[in-house]
Amino acid sequence: MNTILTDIVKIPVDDPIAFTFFTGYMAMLASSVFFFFERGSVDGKWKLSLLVSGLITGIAAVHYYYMRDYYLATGQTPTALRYIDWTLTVPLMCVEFYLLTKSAGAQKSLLWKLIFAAVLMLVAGYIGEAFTDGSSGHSFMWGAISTIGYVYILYTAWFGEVAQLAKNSGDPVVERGVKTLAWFVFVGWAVYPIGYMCMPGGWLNTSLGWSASNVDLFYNIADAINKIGFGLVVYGIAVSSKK
Ligand SMILES: *C/C=C(C)/C=C/C=C(C)/C=C/C1=C(C)CCCC1(C)C
Repeated sequence: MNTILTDIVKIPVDDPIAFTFFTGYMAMLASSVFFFFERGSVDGKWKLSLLVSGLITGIAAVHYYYMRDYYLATGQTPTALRYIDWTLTVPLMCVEFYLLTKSAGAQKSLLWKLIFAAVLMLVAGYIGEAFTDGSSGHSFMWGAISTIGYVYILYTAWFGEVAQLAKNSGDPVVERGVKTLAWFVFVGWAVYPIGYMCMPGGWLNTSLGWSASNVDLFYNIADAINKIGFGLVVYGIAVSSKK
């Protein structure tokens, strides 16, 4: 058998990481089709939100296509591709918070603060991960800078402007939906820093001996839940909120 065929056969049989790259790709692609089509059936004020949901899973689908190939060809973690994906999709998730609270008075400044925090989080995380010398000093410093961005988004979604605006929107569907998204940021997004801390030099790696050999498995599952789940919550708001 040629190598491409053996790789394809390998996917579902004996490599769970390859399997989640493959199913992750299909799930993201299918979700985009769903959000793009459903965009046509929701109230006008939510159309942009659904478009953004479809873009998030669509951008991820393209990255998964390449990440799966990279993984199959090298057996390595596709760090750069992952961070390019996140640097495009996480700011778009912040755009969702802005769009959901816009009719309650969200300002452009909120959007830019969230995007800035997301970019800070991801650029620092990339430096911490890709340029590691294996030392805990490097891992800790860049991880800490990254966490500032994460905590800012978390705080804004739970207690800050986003939470306040959702509460003042006068629409319980929006308020509940934004709260659900805040849970995604708290629980679903926490998988990533935990994975980071399992890498060489990371705190869980050096103190507890946790290793990141399966990190792609967790990232792939987390990505599917976070990106598709996020989009579905937005869709839920769009179909059941006040007209
Ligand atoms: C769809 C992709 C998502 C929602 C990615 C989220 C990524 C994070 C929340 C990453 C956070 C990190 C830290 C808080 C510190 C260590 C470095 C990172 C980048 C893994």
